[in-house]
Amino acid sequence: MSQNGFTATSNLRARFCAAMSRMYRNEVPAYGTLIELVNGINAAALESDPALAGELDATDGVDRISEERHGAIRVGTAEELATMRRIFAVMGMHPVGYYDLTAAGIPVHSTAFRPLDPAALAANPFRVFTSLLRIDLIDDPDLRAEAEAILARRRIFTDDALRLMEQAEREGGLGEEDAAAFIAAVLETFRWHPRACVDRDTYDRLHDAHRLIADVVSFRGPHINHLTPRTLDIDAAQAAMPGHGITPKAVVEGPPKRRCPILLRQTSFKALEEPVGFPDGKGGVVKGHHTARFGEIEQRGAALTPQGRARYDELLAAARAGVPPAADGSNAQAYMDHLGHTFADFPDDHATLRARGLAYFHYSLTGAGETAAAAGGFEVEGGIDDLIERGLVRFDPIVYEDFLPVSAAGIFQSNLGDGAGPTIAADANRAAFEAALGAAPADEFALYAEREAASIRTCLYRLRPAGRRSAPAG
Ligand code: OOG
Ligand code: NI
Repeated sequence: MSQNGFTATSNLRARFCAAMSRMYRNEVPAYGTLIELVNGINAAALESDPALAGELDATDGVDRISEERHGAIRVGTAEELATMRRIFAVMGMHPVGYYDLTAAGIPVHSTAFRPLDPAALAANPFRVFTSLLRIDLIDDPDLRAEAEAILARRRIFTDDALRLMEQAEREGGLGEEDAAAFIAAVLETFRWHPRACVDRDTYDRLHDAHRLIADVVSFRGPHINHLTPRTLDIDAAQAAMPGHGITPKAVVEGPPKRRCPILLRQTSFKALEEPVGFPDGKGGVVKGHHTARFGEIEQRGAALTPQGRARYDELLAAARAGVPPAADGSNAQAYMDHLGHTFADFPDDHATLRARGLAYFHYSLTGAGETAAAAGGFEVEGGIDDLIERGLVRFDPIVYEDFLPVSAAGIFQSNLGDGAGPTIAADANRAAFEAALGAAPADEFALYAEREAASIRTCLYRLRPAGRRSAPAG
């Protein structure tokens, strides 16, 4: 578990994820119900489809799935975002991707903090979708200045969290005792605060500008707003939710149900209306409500190449233009049917997805390949396609580890309460996001392409004549 006396970053991440899950389960009991439901559905899915277990094992490991979670937070300032990046780095989580949500009327832009390499992902893939409020999109200059002043006053990290973060950066890691203290200290940042730090009137004005602005500005910290388990059968989970007292949103976001799942499908239940207290300025409290925290489940499929993704974006846009999903869910079935028809064109078997360069695959030796390698290997001439044809190499889809902007917008919207917020006219501003973050997020496509290429190099290397295997793979 440790390197040079330091706790491994994956171990820190797994423990942090588990601690967060325990905290959220106490705060939002419906999350616990969802976990139990998903665990049952995953066990049934693996039992009824032994090939699925084999496929998951070949790529990201079937064991990781029961512990797999993603969460989301929204921060208010560049400094908060940059510090969040340094805190997550201590746990081996790094920013990947840039998501512009303004296109969907949400005044934020975002990245996902997650582990990058396959070993870290297999150990624990915990990710946090992290949004930065676009405060520049508050039209009223007085309200904008007020929001900025409120945010400038708050401290979302404890002194211990900051001190241990700096120690980890300086020394290269944290020993066991400090690791435990770090996890406990960082958890405080994600905790729910039922006491707002602004008065009722300020909250109302922020809320009128946009619900999300009130959510980010009015509290002491960026409470975790959901924690999402991964299911192997989202349609079964969606159908089972009402029986467990949970009402899901009407439409599953993302691609339709398919034989070979691609990208990411998600569904959520509505945010709870929770009691909060506003300071009245005289030492008392004014009672009110705030809706922020919800539940979500996800099913992950194959990561698509840029060509595959372009095709996905095109078909999704066509489906949404053909039958625009109504906010109240009234045409959910018509939309889901139309989505299915629209995607009928998108190849739904791994061989075609691979042949057309639409998805990324992980290559490994088959049993026959292992036997050939053990028998001394041979001069490989035909490349990877030839080895597949000869039954020596197999390919399995690489699981998509990231998020989808249109889906994320749907999740945000379904949880901001009823009624669309004011429309927002703004462009993406990646440069401003990177300046705030203090780094450029990694390119998700480059990460998948590198994993695929590395798996091909390993296959070719392992099948070489045994005498020539001491040279580095390449
Ligand atoms: C984040 C919503 C996006 C997802 O899974 O796409 C998201 C938020 O509501 O803060 O979590
Ligand atoms: Ni989510």
